[in-house]
Amino acid sequence: MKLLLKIALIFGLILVFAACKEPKIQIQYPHTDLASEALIPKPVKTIATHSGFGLEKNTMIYVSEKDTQLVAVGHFLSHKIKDKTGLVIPVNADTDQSPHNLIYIYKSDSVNLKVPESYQLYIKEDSILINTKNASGAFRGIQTLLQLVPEMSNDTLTDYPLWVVPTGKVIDSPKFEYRGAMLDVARHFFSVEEVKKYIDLLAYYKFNALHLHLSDDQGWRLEIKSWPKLTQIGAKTEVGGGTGGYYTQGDYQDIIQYAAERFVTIIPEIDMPGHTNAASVSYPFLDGTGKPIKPYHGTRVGFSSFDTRKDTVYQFIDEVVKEIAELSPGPYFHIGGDESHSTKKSDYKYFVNKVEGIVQKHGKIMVGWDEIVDGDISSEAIAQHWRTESNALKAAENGNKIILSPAKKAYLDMKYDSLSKYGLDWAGHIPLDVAYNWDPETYIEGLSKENILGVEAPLWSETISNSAELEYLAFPRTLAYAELGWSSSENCDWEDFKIRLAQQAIFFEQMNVSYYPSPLIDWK
Ligand code: TNX
Repeated sequence: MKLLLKIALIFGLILVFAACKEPKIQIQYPHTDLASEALIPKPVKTIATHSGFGLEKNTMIYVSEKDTQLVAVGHFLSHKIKDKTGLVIPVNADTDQSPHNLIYIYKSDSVNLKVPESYQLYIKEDSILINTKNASGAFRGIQTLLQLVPEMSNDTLTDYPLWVVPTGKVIDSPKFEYRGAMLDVARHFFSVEEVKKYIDLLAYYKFNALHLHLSDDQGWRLEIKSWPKLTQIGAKTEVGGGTGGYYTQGDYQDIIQYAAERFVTIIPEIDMPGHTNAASVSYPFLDGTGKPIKPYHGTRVGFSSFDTRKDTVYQFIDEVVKEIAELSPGPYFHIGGDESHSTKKSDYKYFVNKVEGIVQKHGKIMVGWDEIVDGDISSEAIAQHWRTESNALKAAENGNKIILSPAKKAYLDMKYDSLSKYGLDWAGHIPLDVAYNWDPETYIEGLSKENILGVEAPLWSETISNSAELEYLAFPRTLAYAELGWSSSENCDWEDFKIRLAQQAIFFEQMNVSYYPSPLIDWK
């Protein structure tokens, strides 16, 4: 009640203030329907009141508290509105101009907002209110609002253009705490600008994690100051014989910062003990196979391994993890751990156990592909399911949370069909309906919602090397995973999703996204 009074008081004051200044023009808004807007992911609840809010030249954004993160969200909204409409909307402007059509971001302590990232969006004719507990909720809320701003203004209601936002309420919160995408920058390198573009698109659909696969047999992609040859030598290769590339630590921090502004956490992965040819080419003492080590440009897996019984190898890992952990504000460090076919089982176990200790020593929680359950992992580690269901069940039994990335459903590098220009097909084809029609909560029998941290869609890059190729595989399928990760199972409906998806084409075109025009969608 106290809260309602506070809000009523603030709005009352604004109304009085507005009324004193100049009479408000009565606008006859067209009939709208908030409940049938093309929002992805679909919110928990949407209630339409069928009128409009006019976003226009006098609109202003106000943020309730001097919380710098929340104010930054206000500015982010203002920038995106400018990109879409050309309108310049001030944030917390100190002006005696009467505030028209206010957008108000309010930090609320309502118990209904206790799930992190949840928000409430109230759209009325003269104001929009976004209620949230913290800046991450505000950020998710403004994505919904941005999706509701039409591409075209209505120029007939007043003598200046109005972008009519449908009125009503949106009550929303995520299903899973972790909603990720993965990009393999090791098989082919992607520039900082390409990674940023992907992050920006993911954030629009409420993803909150980008896992970067930073090392593999074909390349090492992050500068490590204590081991300079990793990039002097190991970064110079990629699949197909190209010149590779790497991120300086400054580049990596730039990516992290860009992601953080979008409430996206970067999860760094150094894949080991297998997938380590590029590291061993740079520092041959790391190799445990005893075979000749040469730069690798092919796409085979499973032929490399660290020497798991050498102290110097763990010293190396310690220094690498330390540098990356210091740069990465997120809670996780991904150690890979997949397809270590050239590592003896007993050595693998020993290795994973030692490396988890190193990861913990540097203040991070270990994440690994599902094979890590063969090691003696602690219950805080996270297992990322990709292929073996029994590994996921074993992880759950051990108390580990699981990230679901089943290759048959969630691998963005699988072809859509036999005609796909890029991609692989070892896990099958994944047309858009297959990508969408599974329920993470029931996908693995015996794995319950409590065991699941969330969903991640990995994009391996053996067959792609630039943004256009990345986007062909990632769009529109990432939107399916966005919805499976955020929306309640009851709200996931293929026929309904198809209609909402068709309407994303305008956004894709505006953002210059080279999406795959799936024949299953009746594109607008
Ligand atoms: C399997 S998924 C791999 C990657 C490949 C991918 C290609 C996983 C943990 N390992 O090394 O790039 O298949 O789809």
